[in-house]
Amino acid sequence: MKEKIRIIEGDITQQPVDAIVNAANTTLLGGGGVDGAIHRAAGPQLLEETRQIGGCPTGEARVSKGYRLPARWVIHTVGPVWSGGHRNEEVLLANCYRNSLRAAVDAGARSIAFPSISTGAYRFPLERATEIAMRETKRFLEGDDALKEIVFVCFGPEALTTYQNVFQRVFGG
Ligand code: AR6
Repeated sequence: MKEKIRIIEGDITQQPVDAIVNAANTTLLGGGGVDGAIHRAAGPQLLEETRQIGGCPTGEARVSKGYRLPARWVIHTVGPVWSGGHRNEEVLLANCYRNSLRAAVDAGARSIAFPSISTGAYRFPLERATEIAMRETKRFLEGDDALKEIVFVCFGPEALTTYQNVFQRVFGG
């Protein structure tokens, strides 16, 4: 199963996968960080569609087309804002990964790329977030064989090292 996982450093908007995941906010109307990059790369039709969708609660996921992106679909999920760990942040972040994987498979995707949800503007500690990402992905793959490739796109060398270390721990590298 671990052969399905790839960890790379790069820009998620450039990934040639069926679906990329967006770390959005509850409005789905765009923002900074990876959300801004995805909207810029996809073009204005993406915002038209997410406006129609009409928002997304924290921990859930919504699917749109990818427009000018190489990816056919964008899975918009809303991570929790970190506020010390006492507001159910870990459960909500796990929900993001599980619901995004489910939504991608239901749309028909066989490959998916994730950014590090909640670890930028929302300040979720990187290592804890990475553990949740890996654990939920492993659990999902144990129960569903549809996905053939899961790419974790790290934005910078610190994230890359963290992802590689946590991968060894969770998947037994
Ligand atoms: N490709 C891959 N990863 C990226 C890219 C990129 N092009 N750009 C940034 N990252 P953030 P959040 C990484 O802040 O914490 C937005 O304004 C970045 O280094 O994008 O979930 C939304 O609208 C970090 O590791 O998302 C929300 O309001 C990770 O992506 C809010 O930010 C996530 O950082 C969501 O905050």
